[in-house]
Amino acid sequence: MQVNKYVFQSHGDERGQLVALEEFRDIPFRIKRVYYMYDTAPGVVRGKHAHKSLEQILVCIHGSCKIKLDNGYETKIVPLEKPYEGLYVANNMWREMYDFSDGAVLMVLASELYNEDDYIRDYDEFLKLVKKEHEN
Ligand code: T46
Repeated sequence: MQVNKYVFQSHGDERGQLVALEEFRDIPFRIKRVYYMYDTAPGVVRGKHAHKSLEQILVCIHGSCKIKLDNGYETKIVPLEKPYEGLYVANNMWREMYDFSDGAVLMVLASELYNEDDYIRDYDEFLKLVKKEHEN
């Protein structure tokens, strides 16, 4: 499985660092939604679902966390530890976010508005869907 990790340009000077993210330039889709999670309780695992069509870029803008990606055939664990790194997560990809450091903030740029119908929350249903798409 190929992992698409982006390294964004960070504009640094004596004042510090600044990262700017523009749709279709730094981010490969139109950004329709931004959300972020913080105050994550120790030991917690978030996600545990896939999306039918949503594409996203995950950026841990403070602290660190790990992302487990599962395409139904292979899994990869990707650490996010830098505020200038973004992980692309395609549709039809099971994801879990865990190992959040104290004070971690995980920001997500999303290609679509929030839509509960786009979620696949049952792992067996996810496996069936990806196997079916693989056959076609
Ligand atoms: C994903 C991973 C990386 C909203 O009202 N609007 C939103 O845009 C989102 C994302 C969530 N919510 C509500 C729905 C739930 O009541 O916020 C609550 C927590 O959402 P959820 O349990 O889906 O959060 P995570 O961390 O498990 O998953 C989220 C995204 O939902 C998901 O699309 O890929 O982050």
